[in-house]
Amino acid sequence: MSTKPPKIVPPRPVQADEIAPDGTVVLERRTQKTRPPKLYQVVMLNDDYTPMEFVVIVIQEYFGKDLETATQIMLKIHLDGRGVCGVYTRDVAATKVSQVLEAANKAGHPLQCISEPVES
Ligand code: TYC
Repeated sequence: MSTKPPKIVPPRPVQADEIAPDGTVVLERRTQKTRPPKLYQVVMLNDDYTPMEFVVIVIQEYFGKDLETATQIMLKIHLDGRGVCGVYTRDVAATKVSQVLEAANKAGHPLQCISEPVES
């Protein structure tokens, strides 16, 4: 049976400022290889028909808010026309939007929500 020869990975060149006065070399990766994921906010929109109580329940259920916080968010949406219910990675935000729209449809309410990138 033949064994594969070990793969030889050549070291990258060491820069002068990586050599300590005692001659030791500290190799650090300098360039960041991964970036934190882009974040998306789930924004709920006001309408004239969805009951306030339903919106509060949805915000508690799908966005993990307590009754008081959910009520504040609902009132903000009612007064300003829109409000942020939570901030997530793209796929999680899309799932939240689907869940809210399905719950609203099932209950026969026109509640709408969207996801949009967070401005950074
Ligand atoms: N404006 C609605 C009403 O007066 C309440 C409401 C709040 C609806 C927030 C949607 O996202 C919403 N019944």
